[in-house]
Amino acid sequence: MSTTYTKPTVFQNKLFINNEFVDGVKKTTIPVINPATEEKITDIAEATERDVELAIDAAKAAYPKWHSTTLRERSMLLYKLAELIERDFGTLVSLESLDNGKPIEGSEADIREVINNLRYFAGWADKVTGKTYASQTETLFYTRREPFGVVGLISPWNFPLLMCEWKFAPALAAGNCVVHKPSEETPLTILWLCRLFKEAGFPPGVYNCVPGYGPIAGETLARSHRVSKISFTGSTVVGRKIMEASSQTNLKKVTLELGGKTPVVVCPDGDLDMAVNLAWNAIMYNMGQCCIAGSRVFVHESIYEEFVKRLKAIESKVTIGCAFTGANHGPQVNQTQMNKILGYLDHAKNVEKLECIMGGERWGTKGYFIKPTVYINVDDNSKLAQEEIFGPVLCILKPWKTIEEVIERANNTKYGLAGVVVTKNMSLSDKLVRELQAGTIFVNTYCIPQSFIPFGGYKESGFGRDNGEEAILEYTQVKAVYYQLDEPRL
Ligand code: TXE
Repeated sequence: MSTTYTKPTVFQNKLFINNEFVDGVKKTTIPVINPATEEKITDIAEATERDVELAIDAAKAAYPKWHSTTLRERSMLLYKLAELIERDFGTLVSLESLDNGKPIEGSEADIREVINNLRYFAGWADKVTGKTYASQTETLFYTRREPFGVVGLISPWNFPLLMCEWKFAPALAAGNCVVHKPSEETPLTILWLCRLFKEAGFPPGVYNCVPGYGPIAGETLARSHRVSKISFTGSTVVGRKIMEASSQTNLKKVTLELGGKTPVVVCPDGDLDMAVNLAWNAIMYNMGQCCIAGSRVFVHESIYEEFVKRLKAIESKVTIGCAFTGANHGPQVNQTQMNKILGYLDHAKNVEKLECIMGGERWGTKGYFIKPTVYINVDDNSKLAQEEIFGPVLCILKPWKTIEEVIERANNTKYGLAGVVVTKNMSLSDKLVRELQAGTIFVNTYCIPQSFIPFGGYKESGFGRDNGEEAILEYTQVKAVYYQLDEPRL
């Protein structure tokens, strides 16, 4: 930890509509809980149906002006926002760790990435282009990429500010106005950011934030006929509801980034220490609450025993506790998530009787902590190897013998968000890269997805992409133009 962080005591806790901080129409509130202590941090205003409608009104009214803002101005506003986030870096890091529970290093990495990603998309504002087409007649054919108007964003709690920013930055850069429903579990950093939107000089209504419960505020947004596009990151169950809402209303365009069950394939020639550390980080980072968490590890039979031995040795480096004590392993985000994970641990112990080499239980009695947990010799069809646990729970599956076998086994999942490969053999890695069914493949590395690389899923992990040029395309629609010119005459 480079800087000393203290628990913040000042919070922004109202809805943000039309550049004003307001209570919800019903004046109800949502408690925000510190997952490390189970104590209430504060209450925030709850957005219900009417508040979401008011936010949509504001976004609709702001759209004509925002759409005609010069591209340079749009870009400069996003750069300015990044500068203000940099100024408030310490506050945002502290808020994120307090609200979500993640270790300070994790929050620092998140907020740094928010700044980088925002600058990346600020640079895109004046680079959205169409195409012109060859023509032998006096007709000019070209396409324009136009914004949708009002877009709805629904984001989760695992990387609270980063997942918000991944969505609002390309949406705004492309010229849309935004109504954003962040997770009700972790609203504090995004509500702080609302102040910065205003301070940066964004016109009223361009960005609106309505934290509320999913089935109320989220559904209202997803069902609105006045929202033309929705981007969602969260569970596969809710992803299906978003699709349903779209199909039953105005067929709004949908981007879904859902769950995962990332396989980590360790080949016999790979650097073993690197493989072990990589496999550990891939599951334990953010306490396993990553959609790309490497929850299934496939190790070749020739190195299996040694791999398990070295992985077990990492356990001694884990310090569990509250972020503000410098711990490197924090709590799960809330009681529901903790109980969900404990349910899997119970199933592993009492039903499947899996071989547990570390953890397997809650840590302490206060706070939603789960010990890093590793099972070995797990069957591919085990419940724990098939379902998204979203916790610090690793399944090392039964050893593999042939490359064809491991490819088939790694693909034996309904998800397809990411895959990880450890080998020095280029022909082998190339084969695995081609054969693994996933939207991102990491070879000899595992890291936070980069701003300029498209990120999204195959199979039931969703569709559409965050990041990269692809994200800009997600927030624009194509208009084809047939333009008949007069005969050229002098
Ligand atoms: O997710 P939800 P939950 C997975 C992970 C986790 C599980 C459940 O496996 O254990 O999902 O987590 C909003 N209409 N991921 O229950 O409910 C909700 O308010 C519209 C993977 O917290 O999907 C929040 O803003 N919106 C994941 C957002 O959806 C609704 C990240 C996500 O919450 C809604 C989080 C509705 N009917 C969980 N119901 C990832 N892919 O990274 C809820 N929401």
